[in-house]
Amino acid sequence: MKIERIEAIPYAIPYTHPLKFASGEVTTADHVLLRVHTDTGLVGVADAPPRPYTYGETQASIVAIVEQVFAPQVTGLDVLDRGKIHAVLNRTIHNQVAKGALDIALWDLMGKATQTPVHKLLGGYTDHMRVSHMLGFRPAQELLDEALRFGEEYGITTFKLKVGRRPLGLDIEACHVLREGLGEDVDIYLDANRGWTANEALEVLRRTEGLGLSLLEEPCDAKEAMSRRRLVQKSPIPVVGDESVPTAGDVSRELLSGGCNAICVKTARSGFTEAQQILGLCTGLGVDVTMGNQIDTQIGSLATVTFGAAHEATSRRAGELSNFLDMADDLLAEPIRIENGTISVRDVPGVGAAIDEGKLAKYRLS
Ligand code: MUC
Ligand code: MG
Repeated sequence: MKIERIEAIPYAIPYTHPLKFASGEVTTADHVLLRVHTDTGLVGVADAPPRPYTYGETQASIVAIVEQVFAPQVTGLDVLDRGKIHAVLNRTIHNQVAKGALDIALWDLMGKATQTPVHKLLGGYTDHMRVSHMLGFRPAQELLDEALRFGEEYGITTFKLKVGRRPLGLDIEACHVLREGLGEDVDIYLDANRGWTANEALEVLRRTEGLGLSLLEEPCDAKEAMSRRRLVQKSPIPVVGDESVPTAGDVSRELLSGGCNAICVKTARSGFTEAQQILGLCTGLGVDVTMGNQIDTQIGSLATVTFGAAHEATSRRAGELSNFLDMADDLLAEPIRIENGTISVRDVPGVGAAIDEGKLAKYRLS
């Protein structure tokens, strides 16, 4: 099964409810749909969400690197020769989201070719994941209203609160209001997207003591190596690396240097292949993992649940799977459903992201 051609289709779908966080804001899903066509007629599908403030990739750069660099290098290669394909892709540094989407499209093809769901090929641990919902910057009472609504409508009991604002009191107040309004059985954790210094993060931890927050993600820039290590040593809760650890090499650097002691796995930037390497590293070292969200569409969320449900360690905690609910529309032919706070994998060959061609025609930019 040889790669014949690769389409990189830019599209834009507005958000009804923009997500704001310390490193940026998303008002439109200006993503790239990748389709890998083979000589057997099978097509592998994946979504690439550009996050310039996180990785430096843009919609235009993803289209360009795929069309001008990756497609010419891998056209003609056998989809099953993934080691060869990755060796070729890895000659180009960075471009994690473009590489991640290509990898997911290759797994989709392997599933379709073998008539097997990809969650089974990856590990088949379980068939669903609990859902964690991400709450962006808003006044404290609005955050509580939103969390209560998601609890009631979808059965979600885990929330990641975006923090990293100054003055620190804004986020500290939000933590107190959420805990008081949601009760102690709801899991609340924080993600500062590098908005604070390590010492500011320590102050926030002091002023939220007793609230039972479960994790603190990317509190400060990883370049603050010494202060960040001090924060990790003093923190009563795990400090999660996210944008500081897009590759397995970054994960080992941050864990060995003490810059974090838990890891956020994101299929959007690691694909399934490197996400498995990262997971193996974390499992071997006894480090907790979370399944993160790159502010994904339903296509991306399906990839996350496919990977997360496939392994025991990634299905322990709720995965961040619900932010597509804030989009005006999506490209998936069969929408994802959240029931009793969970999302199920699809028992169809591949990842199961069949595209609604009418919607693609409506939202594509070229
Ligand atoms: C997250 O976990 O940080 C925000 C920026 C990004 O790259 O991903 C999101 C969510
Ligand atoms: Mg994060």
